[in-house]
Amino acid sequence: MGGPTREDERFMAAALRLARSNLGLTSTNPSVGCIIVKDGTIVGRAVTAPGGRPHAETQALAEAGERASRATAYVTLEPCSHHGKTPPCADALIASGIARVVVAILDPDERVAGRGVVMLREAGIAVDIGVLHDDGERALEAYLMRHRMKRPHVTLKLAVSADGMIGRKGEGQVRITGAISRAQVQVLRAETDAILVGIGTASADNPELTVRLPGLEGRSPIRIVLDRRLELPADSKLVRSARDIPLIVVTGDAGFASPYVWGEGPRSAGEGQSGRTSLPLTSAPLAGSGDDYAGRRAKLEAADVEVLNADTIADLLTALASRGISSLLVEGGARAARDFLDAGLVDRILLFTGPEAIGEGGIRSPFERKSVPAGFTLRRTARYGDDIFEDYERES
Ligand code: AOF
Ligand code: ZN
Repeated sequence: MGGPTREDERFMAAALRLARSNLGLTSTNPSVGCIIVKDGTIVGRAVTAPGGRPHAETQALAEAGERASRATAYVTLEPCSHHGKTPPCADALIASGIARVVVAILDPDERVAGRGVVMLREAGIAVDIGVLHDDGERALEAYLMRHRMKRPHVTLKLAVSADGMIGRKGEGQVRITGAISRAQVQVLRAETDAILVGIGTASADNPELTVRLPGLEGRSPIRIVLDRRLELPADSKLVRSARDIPLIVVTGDAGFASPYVWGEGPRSAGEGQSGRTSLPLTSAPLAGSGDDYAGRRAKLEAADVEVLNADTIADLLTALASRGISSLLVEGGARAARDFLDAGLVDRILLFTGPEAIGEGGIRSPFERKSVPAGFTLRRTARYGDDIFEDYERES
């Protein structure tokens, strides 16, 4: 019998597309796609359910029923071999009478790690591994990053004007990109586990950081604000919605003298956290240095905001990974973007460049199309209306 065929690739591509539909909904589990094919016809298809269970295979097998016998299963991730909240998918596949299983990626979870494949083969099932391997790595990049590096996969999103600005000093949200780009950002938010902004952006823009695109409502990720001194106003949209959509505010009690802590690096004259002048960042008391801070902390916690301590970006990412967050979208402003870039903890950059200049009073972006940081390669480019979209990936 020959190895994988073009038809195998076609069905695996379909399973990968299916997996994408629940991205951002299944944490701490990856979103896995499974397609069951009998005599060239799809008889079962499923994706990991929101919340992570049931797994894809058991649902696809349930749909296929008797037709699973002697069929082929295409699964984007190696079927599990462990008894978690549900029995192993490998056992379910064996019991169904499946003849062959095609897998894109082996599961790095130490409870599985090849054992799923061994179980299937010992039961006499043919297993092909690595079909559309590279596409599988991409589809599961956040999950793989959390397992391999013990941190989430980090995407930095920037919307930059034609003259390299991300906003205007003293103003709230300034429209830089058009409707298509903004809709794309909503999709990105829906597909990610958590979104992060700095306190400058949170104060100046008063954003909600939710998903409002029709059809994607209810898919808002966890929101995170870098806010060392706990200055996020209690009446901000973020805090007011914290009972419905989780909000984490990141503070730090130590390490103020260190150049490696976030939010403390050199700042150009007249710039706030995201470039605004009006913020009392430098005059505010330091974290832990008085009642004021304790009072603000109590107020946030009373509003169901989680206050998390992390002195460095690396510490923050470790804490997020340990609670199962696999993907993080950094949405601004300039200071937060720089903190992540300086820490070397950006995996992907999505750059939206609008057609108009901001001119006088603009807040300069940490970089623009002509000056993307070294170490990133352009993977894809598109036009969204009058905007140019570029997708850069960190060179490994
Ligand atoms: C599969 N199919 O659709 C997914 C899998 O907490 P549990 O019991 O749900 O186990 C979580 C682990 O299951 C996760 O770390 C990964 O190894 C695997 N995910 N496996 O066979 C699926 N989502
Ligand atoms: Zn499973």
